[in-house]
Amino acid sequence: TRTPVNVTVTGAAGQIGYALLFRIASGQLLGADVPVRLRLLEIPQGLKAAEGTAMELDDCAFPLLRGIDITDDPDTGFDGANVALLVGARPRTKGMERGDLLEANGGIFKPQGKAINDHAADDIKVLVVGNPANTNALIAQAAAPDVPGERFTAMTRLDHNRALSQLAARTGVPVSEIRRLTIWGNHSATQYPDVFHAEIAGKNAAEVVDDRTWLADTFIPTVAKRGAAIIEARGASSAASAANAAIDHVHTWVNGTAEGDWTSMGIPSDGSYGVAEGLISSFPVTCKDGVYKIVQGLDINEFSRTRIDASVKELEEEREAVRALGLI
Ligand code: NAX
Repeated sequence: TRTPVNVTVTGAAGQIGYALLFRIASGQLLGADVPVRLRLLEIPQGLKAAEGTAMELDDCAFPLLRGIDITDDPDTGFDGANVALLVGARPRTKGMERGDLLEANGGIFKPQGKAINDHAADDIKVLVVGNPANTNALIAQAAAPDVPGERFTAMTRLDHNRALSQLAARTGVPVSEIRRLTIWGNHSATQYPDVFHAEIAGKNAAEVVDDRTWLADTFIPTVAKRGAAIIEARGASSAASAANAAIDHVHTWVNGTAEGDWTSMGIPSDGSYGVAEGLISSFPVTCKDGVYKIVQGLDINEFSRTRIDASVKELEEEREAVRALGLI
């Protein structure tokens, strides 16, 4: 029998947490043969609701679930963690400037990064979901100098999945027939969903679509602004789809990408494709044996170049801002 994998989830009492925890406990994060132990990290006001969720998890009698700990102390929450899903964050409220937002999140992700540094298991893998996800990941990474930098990642898989679905709807081809799509840059309105290397049923996606106006004026903004459209329709932000993307991200990272396909992950740049080194930016990646690799050698056309550069510029500005605040 395998030793249980310790999975820490922050913001466990929130709406993404509620959609996420049951799927982790049922084996969908790591595999149907991998027992898990859950650590729920919340702020004091969230502890009671987290206990309620833990009661429901108990009531599912998941065969793979080997225990649940609930805490408001990051050192305890990340103790021995193999996988950390950093979901809890400070949302932007009315009248809040970007600097205030970054500072408030620095107050969360800096101590969490330090706790990961000091207490997590050697093989720790971190996914940041809480927004601004890329820059929050950068803050946590900077606070964890003893953890290999590449273990800190940010979620753009929801954007990736949204782009797959939009492309499927436009072309009438099932998502299972679409491969090699890429989200570049920041998980924000500047992100760039790239179909120029994607394949739809084996044919080049840009050629199948054959409509740059649709790409520029419909596809890209629909994907980039989907979060706002969900809030408008549902009266609450994306939760189940965000949880699903977090499951996909970690599952792919641990279990690998399919032969001939790739996925999108926010990862520390090594300078590939002109993205400034160290920025946590979304790239096309393949995964194997728990390690991801940037897909190299893609030809970036002018249409893509401008859009990738614009999103990377935004990431550089965010990095400058958190640097000025002393958060990295
Ligand atoms: P909720 O407000 O429902 O839940 C957040 C939870 O985090 C709350 O229970 C709160 O008590 C807890 N929390 C706050 N500070 C904490 C801390 N320091 N330690 C531990 N827990 C803490 O938000 P929810 O809808 O679950 O969204 C969570 C985050 O995901 C938000 O930042 C949101 O912007 C972000 N998202 C990111 C997406 C992505 O694609 N990267 C998409 C979905 C989502 O919008």
